[in-house]
Amino acid sequence: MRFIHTGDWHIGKTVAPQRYGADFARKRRRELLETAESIVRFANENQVDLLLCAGDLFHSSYVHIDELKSLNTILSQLKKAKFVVTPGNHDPLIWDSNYERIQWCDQVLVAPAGRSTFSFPELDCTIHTYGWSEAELPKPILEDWQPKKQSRYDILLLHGDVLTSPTRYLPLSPAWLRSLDMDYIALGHIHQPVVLEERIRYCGSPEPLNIGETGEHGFWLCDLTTEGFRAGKIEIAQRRCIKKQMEISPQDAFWQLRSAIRAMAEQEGISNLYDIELRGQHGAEHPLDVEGLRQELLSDGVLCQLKDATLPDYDLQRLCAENENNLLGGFIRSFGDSEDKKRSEIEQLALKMGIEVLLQEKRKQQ
Ligand SMILES: [Mn+2]
Repeated sequence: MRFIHTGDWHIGKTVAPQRYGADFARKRRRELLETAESIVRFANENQVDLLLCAGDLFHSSYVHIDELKSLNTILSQLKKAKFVVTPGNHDPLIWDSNYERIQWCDQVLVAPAGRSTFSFPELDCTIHTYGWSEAELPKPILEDWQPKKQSRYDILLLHGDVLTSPTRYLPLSPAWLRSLDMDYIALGHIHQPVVLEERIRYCGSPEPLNIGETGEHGFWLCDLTTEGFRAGKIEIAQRRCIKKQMEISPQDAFWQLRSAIRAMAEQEGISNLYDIELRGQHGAEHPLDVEGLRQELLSDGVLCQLKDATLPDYDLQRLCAENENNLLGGFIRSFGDSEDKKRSEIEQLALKMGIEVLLQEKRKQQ
């Protein structure tokens, strides 16, 4: 049998409008549905028997009714596969949950609260699930559960956290997961794909949902046959989040920086979201207008966040000499003689902030 292991679609999630503008916020929200449609199309074109969603199908209970209807239409296009979803911490089965707000098409099977199973005799397959009915589950409440194998292919579909400790989102121990007599364990909650063991995996979200979620996003396409198990990663995301560092010098004008960042984004892909840290030095007399730069880039179609980790080009030796007998001199000396580049990011930032504060204090006293 062939199945797709996906999860964390977070339908209804958007980005704050102040970040890239209101139009993009709306567009991004629609993109999550477009990606859902791509997954359905993929399932139809690749003889997929089951489409498994390991929780957090919805971002919150505030999904527009129109989005629910759109998703329902998309899922109703599944020709062969059933869509089995188990509620997670973002979409627990509470009163008026999205799962109960509309009548879902026949392809959609929603796991009830607590432990349950779905059988697919034609596939000789059983899906075991635990459906969330509250937003937090801080206790490892499933560790006494040994789902009983009922068919040739048994799969556990579950939303919970193996990687963080402590966690309020259903702690799962690797030892418990390994002890289960399952042919595959399909986990959701972590937004990056993670292979814990060949047959125990997190799928990650099909789209990155915040700027920190770098790397590939997609789902696992899995085959369970008499010959064994095979899984392949399918990248489906329309955009990637990319972290970059840019070294700047006091000579760089706003215009140069703007061109350099735009050129980089055009080369790597203009649709991606960039998280750029500016390093190096800027002119001490003319601090960088980072927000202005970001707005200019946005109007050029470059979606980015800028973090200013630059240091004003203070003449440290001169500052040190002039302040030999006061706190400022002592503070600079405490960072040693090493050059800027040898200092860690934290040290550089500490030095920058310290000098700025101490210079301000000094100016006040004068
Ligand atoms: Mn999630």
